[in-house]
Order: sequence, then C-alpha cells, then structure tokens
Amino acid sequence: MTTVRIIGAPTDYGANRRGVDMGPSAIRYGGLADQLASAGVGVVDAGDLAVPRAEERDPDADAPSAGKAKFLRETADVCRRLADEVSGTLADGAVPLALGGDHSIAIGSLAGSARDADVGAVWFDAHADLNTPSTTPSGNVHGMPLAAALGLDEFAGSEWANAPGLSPENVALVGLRSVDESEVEVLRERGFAAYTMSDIDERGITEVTEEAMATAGDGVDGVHVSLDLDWLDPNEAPGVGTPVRGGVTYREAHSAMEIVDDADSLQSMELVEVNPTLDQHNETAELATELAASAFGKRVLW
Ligand code: B3U
Ligand code: MN
Ligand code: MN
Repeated sequence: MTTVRIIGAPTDYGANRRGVDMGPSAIRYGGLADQLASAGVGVVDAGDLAVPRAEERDPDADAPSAGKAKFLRETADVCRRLADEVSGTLADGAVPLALGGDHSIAIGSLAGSARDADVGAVWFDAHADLNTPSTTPSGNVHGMPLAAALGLDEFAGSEWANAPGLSPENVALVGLRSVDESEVEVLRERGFAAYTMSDIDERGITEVTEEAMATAGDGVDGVHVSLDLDWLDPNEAPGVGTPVRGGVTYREAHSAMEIVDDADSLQSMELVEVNPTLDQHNETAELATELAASAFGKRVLW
C-alpha cells in the first residue's frame, strides 16, 4: 500500500498577502487525512516545519543586488529543510505531500524530489512562476519557484534552489492565464510544454492533462505535481492570495487529478496558496483535500 507523508510548510514569505501561512492548518482541518484514507493510501503526518514569523525578519536581508526577492534568506532556510524532508520521505518508500504555505515552498519540494532521481514536473497554476529576481514585477518569490528549480538567471548554480534531476524537457504547465511578458519569453525560448486555459477550452482537460503527464513522465523516474489552488476559478476556490478569473471548474480539476493518478508516475506533490483568511467556510482547503484524494486514487466506485 502506498503511504503518503504529509509535511506542512506554513510560510507566507513568498506571497503578497499574509494568511497563506495558515494553509497547512486549514487543509488538515478540512479533512485531509480522512480524504487520503478514503483513497486507500496509508497516511502519516510529519507535522509542520518551524517557520519564524515574517514580522521578525527583514524582507531585504538577502536580496540579490541584480534584482529583488523578498525574504529570500528565510525562503532558502525553509526550502533546505523541506528538501531534506521530501528526500528522506522518498528514501523511506513513502510519497511526500507538502502543504503550503505560498508557492515558494515548491523550490524545496522539487529540490528534494529531484535530489536522487530524474523527475518531471506538472505545474497546475494560473501563473507560470518563471520570474527571477531580475524580472519579477512584485519581488514575491511565489512567482519564481519554477525558475529557481531550473536555475534561471540569478538562480543558476544555486545550491539550495536548483533541482538537480529536474529536466526542462519534462516540465509542463497547465491552466495558464496570467503570465508576465518576461515569462512569455522564457516559455518561448525554453520550449516548455505550456497549456493555457484556451488550450483547455479547445482540447478539453482530459487530453491536455494526459499530454502534460506524458511529457513530464517521459524517460524519468517520477513526476512532481504542484497544485496551486489559484489554478481553479475563484468561484470554486476563493481562498487564494492572487485569484484570476477564468480558471478550471470543480469537475475539470477532479478529472485532471484522476488523470494524474491514472498516469501512475506521481512521485511527490504539493498543495499551495490556500489562504483561509480570504476563504469562505474553509471551502478552498476542503477542495484541496478532495483533489489530493483524487490524485492518490479515490474513485466513486472501484
Ligand atoms: N507573476 C506575478 C504574479 C504572481 C505569480 N504567482 C502568483 N502571483 N501567485 C509575480 O508577482 O511574479
Ligand atoms: Mn503558483
Ligand atoms: Mn498561481
């Protein structure tokens, strides 16, 4: 039986709004363990990483001179520890499920997942998260994790940020609808498999997700799935820091997660950007738990 190990990373260093640091609590309270159990997997909860409060820190303490990246030092510290947890979980034969926190924690989960394995990544997100300190419009590191893992710009050769076994040809982004100019350039130049909401409208979520999983899983040991809840339409997932209209529906999201399970290559996963202070009755956190259950094999019948 598959065992899923839950690792909370209650950060909001990388986000532009406070509150996303309460994501792990909200997701657990939303019934994560029960949902995963109903998917037929074993569940172990490793608790939360210790994350110092942002107010006690200087956001610019470690900003690279070429640009800006707020709380980079703190982000690096959390990501190093998360990477160790993720790689230790994999070494124990379990599947790591990281709970954000803002999306900057993906730097740690990817670094850990790709430490001793070749991995692909599927990025379910309204955003491309391909900014770097020199291109960011906001200074928020949650807009940079994919760039950091791939070692773009200032992240080149970064010991804590780069995901050694992550191959660019195995990266797929699904559900894009808010992409900065500089990110469009990166997508064009590097040729990542990128699917906008238009692609989903034209081809359907099933075909797009199957293709994304196939691309990510081609010739590698496993696939990391990064699920930013702002991937969904704000009607379904209001409790996120940067909602963007026109996202996937409840049914499309479940369908996509079922395809993730069908692909049989899921190595690690994270649920990020749940902000309970902006949510309605914890519904976004509950939705996150349901989607995780679908990704780990929950079905209505057999
Ligand atoms: N691309 C913008 C906005 C953004 C990215 N990720 C989120 N928002 N959640 C930026 O700030 O990098
Ligand atoms: Mn994101
Ligand atoms: Mn996003």
